[in-house]
Amino acid sequence: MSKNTNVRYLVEAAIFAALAMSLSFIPDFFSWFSPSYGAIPLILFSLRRGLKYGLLAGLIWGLLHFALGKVYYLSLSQVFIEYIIAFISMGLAGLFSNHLKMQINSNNKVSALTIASLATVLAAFVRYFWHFVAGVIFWGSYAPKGTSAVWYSFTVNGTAGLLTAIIVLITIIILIPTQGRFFAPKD
Ligand code: 218
Repeated sequence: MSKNTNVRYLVEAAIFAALAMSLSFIPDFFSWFSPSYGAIPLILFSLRRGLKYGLLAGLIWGLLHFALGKVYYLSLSQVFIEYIIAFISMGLAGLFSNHLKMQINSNNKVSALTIASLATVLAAFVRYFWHFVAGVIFWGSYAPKGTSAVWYSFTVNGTAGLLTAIIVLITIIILIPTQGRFFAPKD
């Protein structure tokens, strides 16, 4: 890869992380149960440029929460798990980038959709697994009376993770058949 190409991918990572962050400002009426709209650009980008750049974009998205004062702070380890580890995890969608490109280039739309869906489910699952862990350890005191920390965290983060996966799945169902070049760019 030429130096220019690397720089271009880095700029793309920054742009998509910024897009993800701007979507994090959509008001969440159902608080912690809400989907993470920023997962849409983040996963699309990870599928386009692969694991390394996807993880980087996830890291930038997480760090932008600090720059813009959007961090919910309970403790240092909680913030590290939820704003560094969890957000980086979304870039795991990039693991499937090469397989996806192959299927798009040979015009196998069903295989392409299957792979992108797997990538989406993995990325959402791993990210919300970390929020679940943090929820059990750090957010248990917010559980309604009579609800255990584990069950509370599971319902909250399970719902948010599922909704997040669903909105990204809807997006890829629309984009893979119509905008294949975005996922398998010529450069
Ligand atoms: C039970 C519970 N409540 C709240 C949180 C915190 N949390 C959940 C999901 C996503 C994020 C990152 C910002 O969008 C945070 C901080 C939790 N983990 N568990």
